[in-house]
Amino acid sequence: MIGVFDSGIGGLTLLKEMMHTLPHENFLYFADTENVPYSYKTTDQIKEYVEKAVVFLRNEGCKAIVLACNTATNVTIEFLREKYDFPIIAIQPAVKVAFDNNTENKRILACATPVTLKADRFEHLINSLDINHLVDRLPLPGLVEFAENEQFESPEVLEYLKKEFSKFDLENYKYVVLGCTHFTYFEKLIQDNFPTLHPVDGNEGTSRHLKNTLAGLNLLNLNDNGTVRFIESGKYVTDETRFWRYLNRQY
Ligand code: DGN
Repeated sequence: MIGVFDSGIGGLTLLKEMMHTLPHENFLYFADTENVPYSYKTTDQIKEYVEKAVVFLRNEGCKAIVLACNTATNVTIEFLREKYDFPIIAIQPAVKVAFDNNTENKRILACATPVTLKADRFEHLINSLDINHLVDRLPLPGLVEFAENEQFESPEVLEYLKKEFSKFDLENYKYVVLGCTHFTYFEKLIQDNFPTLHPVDGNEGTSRHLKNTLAGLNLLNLNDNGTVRFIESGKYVTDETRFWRYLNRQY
């Protein structure tokens, strides 16, 4: 079984991709519903929440754990990998995908939570690709809340995006990096309303990385039919139908 963690329902966008890449694996998805959104929490609080969830998933028998949350990854990945020796897979904003496809040499708009955009890890990523001069950062913490409230196409969310994007001259951009797993739900809304922008996320790359890691460790499951279970923090009964509704969403 593979454990998947997110502060809420954002990681389901990555889970969907992983179910496609690894159809025989069983997944256990943990949503920290009690504490979402993480944008307004301290680093110490995020560390505490994520470690608790990771230990829980491991105790449930997960052979590997995927942090399907960029914010959680940035705050905890080094500390977790130092402390625990099971495989912990981390997502990261798809700036490399944007850069590799950026044949027209346009600017890249990196959208994520404020924690992710300010993180050393993000800085390192940009520096390692030597594209600091091409990347602009746009924090969109509001999108996490719109997603959690199931507002994917409301006039309010469109207004929010229009206001935030108006800070940039969109003519100069082609790729918009969705560096938060909650943001993938808004891919279609962005494409429909800002047709010159191409949204990219880290879900495909992370799924591939998970598959390669499991294969390298001889941990790939090739025989089961593949199942999914959901668990929410702070709730006696998880509302599974809500999770399936999000998982089956088209975006
Ligand atoms: N899905 C999380 C991420 O990828 O950053 C959102 C974190 C949050 O709760 N703000």
